[in-house]
Amino acid sequence: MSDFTPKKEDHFTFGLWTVGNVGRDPFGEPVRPPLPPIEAVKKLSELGAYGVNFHDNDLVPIDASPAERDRIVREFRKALDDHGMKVPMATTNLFSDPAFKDGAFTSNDPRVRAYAVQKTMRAMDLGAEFGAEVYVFWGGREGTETDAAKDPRDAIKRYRECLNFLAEYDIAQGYNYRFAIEPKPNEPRGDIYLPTVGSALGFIATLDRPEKFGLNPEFAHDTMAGLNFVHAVGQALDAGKLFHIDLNGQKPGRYDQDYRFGAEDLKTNFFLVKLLEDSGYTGMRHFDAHAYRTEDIEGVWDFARGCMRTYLILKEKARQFNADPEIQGLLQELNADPDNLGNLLRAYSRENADRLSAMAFDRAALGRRGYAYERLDQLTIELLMGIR
Ligand code: GCO
Ligand code: MN
Ligand code: MN
Repeated sequence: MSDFTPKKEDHFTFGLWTVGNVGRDPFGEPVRPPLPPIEAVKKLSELGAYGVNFHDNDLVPIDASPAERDRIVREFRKALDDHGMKVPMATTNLFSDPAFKDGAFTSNDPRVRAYAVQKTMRAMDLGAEFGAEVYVFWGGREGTETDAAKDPRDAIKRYRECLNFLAEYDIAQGYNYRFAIEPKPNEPRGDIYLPTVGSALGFIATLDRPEKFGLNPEFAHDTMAGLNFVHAVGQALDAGKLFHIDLNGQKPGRYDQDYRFGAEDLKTNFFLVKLLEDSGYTGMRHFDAHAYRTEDIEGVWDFARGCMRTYLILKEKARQFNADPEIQGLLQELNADPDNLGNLLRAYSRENADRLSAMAFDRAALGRRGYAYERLDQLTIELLMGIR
């Protein structure tokens, strides 16, 4: 059994904005000083992370001169090399500046939309300089408070045009990014377009180059809305669209809490880790979360350690679940198919349809069957509580 110490091959990443979160909220001022990106790289590497991700302005201030930009890039590059850290993902800050108060790609002001695309092109250049392979689009400000402001069809059309434009830019520059759309139902806008994994998947199918686009689902975003995140990730995996994932902790029905991974709803997080591990997902395990506002910098590192350690513990629990004879026995019984009916349904054929039409089903017997899910769930709970 592992000692749950994170290693580079676990592919854990953190955003610069996560460990760098200063604890500002709508009611209170920062409680921690800004964390220089180079410090974040050094400490996260010591803790066993694989890399860091950033928004353009987490690294380069929005008003930096070209010379300042180049100096920052040089120094950051050196820190990454010195500490063996990667930048697997990059993204654009299209939400902090007041210019984006009506959205970026969906703003009613065409100048804002054009500026947003220009800013993203530059941020893509920056990410590519560091070898980022995934590019995230989180549309935090792409929404409304009042639908008097814009027709949702116009918003979706503008969104599509901007993403199509950026996909062509990517190809022309030879970057070969995998674009990952991150759905969220609300916050900071009253309502955000593309609120769920399903709506993002539907939208991707309407893009000029759907193969370049996938998902970056986030635990907190589905959980806020009371949805089942494990099902959403399963659907993204099934569609071959899980390009990246944002892991964190969240209670349903609250504001966006972004707690330490696994801090809330251990059972759901267990099934999430099990799904990722069983599926052979090879992408990053990215933590998009931050330390409680009560914490000083030591608490921030406790937070970062905790995210990775909980993931590894749940991964070990998933291994135990898959090796547990009683649990596996129940699962085998549940899926037993003595009449080979699964095969019958796999594909339509005249012959299969005739066979099916002629079949007699004992409906009463089907209704009497017990599925033993109580036993299965209790075994899972006991496994998670450490007594199996
Ligand atoms: C949020 C989002 C963001 C994005 C980030 C990277 O709720 O604030 O999750 O943290 O993930 O902008 O795209
Ligand atoms: Mn979020
Ligand atoms: Mn996120």
